Amino acid sequence: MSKESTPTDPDAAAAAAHAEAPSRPLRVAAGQLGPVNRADSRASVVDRLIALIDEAADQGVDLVAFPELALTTFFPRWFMPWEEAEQFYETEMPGPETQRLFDAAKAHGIGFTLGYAERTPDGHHRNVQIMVEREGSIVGHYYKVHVPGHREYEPWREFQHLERRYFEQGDEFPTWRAFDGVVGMATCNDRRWPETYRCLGLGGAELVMIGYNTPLHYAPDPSQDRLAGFHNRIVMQAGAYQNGMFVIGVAKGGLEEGVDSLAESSIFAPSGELLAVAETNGDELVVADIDLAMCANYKETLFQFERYRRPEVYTAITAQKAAIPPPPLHQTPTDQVPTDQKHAT
Ligand code: ING
Repeated sequence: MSKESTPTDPDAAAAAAHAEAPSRPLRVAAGQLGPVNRADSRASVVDRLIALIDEAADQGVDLVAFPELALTTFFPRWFMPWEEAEQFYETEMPGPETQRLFDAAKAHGIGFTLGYAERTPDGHHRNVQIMVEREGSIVGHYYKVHVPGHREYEPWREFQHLERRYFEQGDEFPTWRAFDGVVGMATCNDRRWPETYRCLGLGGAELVMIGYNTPLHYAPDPSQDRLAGFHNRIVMQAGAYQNGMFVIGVAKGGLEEGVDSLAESSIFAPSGELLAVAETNGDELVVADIDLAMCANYKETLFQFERYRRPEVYTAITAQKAAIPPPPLHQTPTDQVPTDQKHAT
């Protein structure tokens, strides 16, 4: 086929039309943090966040993504009475210690996302991320949907992962118009689940910011420990590609209170390609130039949802929680399997 011919295939036509769409360039960064220890003051952490904002300003960055629970140590590693745990939650945002961060970002015209633990006046405790626009307004809140770990003290673990004790779960994947595009957020464990990206993709997301704290040791199955970086990369790479979106994954990494956590903050393109990755496991700004208009290359061709998705075939995704395999081969289905667990035929 000659290059001059007008494409007749609707995919190619859509792609050609979008190739002419105005570019929406953005210089983005992952503002990776090294460890935050228990004794570290909020002020000392805010100093570090502002240092990353200042570096971002020097590099002409528009948007910095900060990690999950960025203002404190990853406190769910300890079982504590509530009176002791309350010190790790923010009751205001911005509050007395964090106002300086908002001021610094606004002064430079830099937007950011920030994860922290929130306690509301009516007593809700949540693992939240906020998004702040370049002029300083809060665009929205995201509450972690897939809250991992356990609720009670488990003595067999080297360290606890008590997120299900300390955080209620969020119930939606909102998207917003900001940064000249459509944007969303996800938090740590959310990034392992394809539903996260697809729900955000169905909200039109072109850029998703994901903060994480990922211990390198996974107590329920240590055979996964050596794969922490690999798993981190494949989930975000696949999510970006399958939904035609940019993904920024940002770690709080390194050895924090005796627990080593994955760094490898990364920025992925809608092609699935890795654009930039952290070189250290400490405080580091990882920068990439992106163009939100590039999402259309994927959203309007291979992954043109309107044209190709089959939601009527995907009913199991929302109708079921656990897997329902077919009955064992040696059993007679009608005799052995309770009616309500029969495999759909
Ligand atoms: N961390 C983990 C993550 O998905 C987790 C969840 C807990 C994984 C325990 C493995 C072991 O990377 C967070 N913060 O969700």
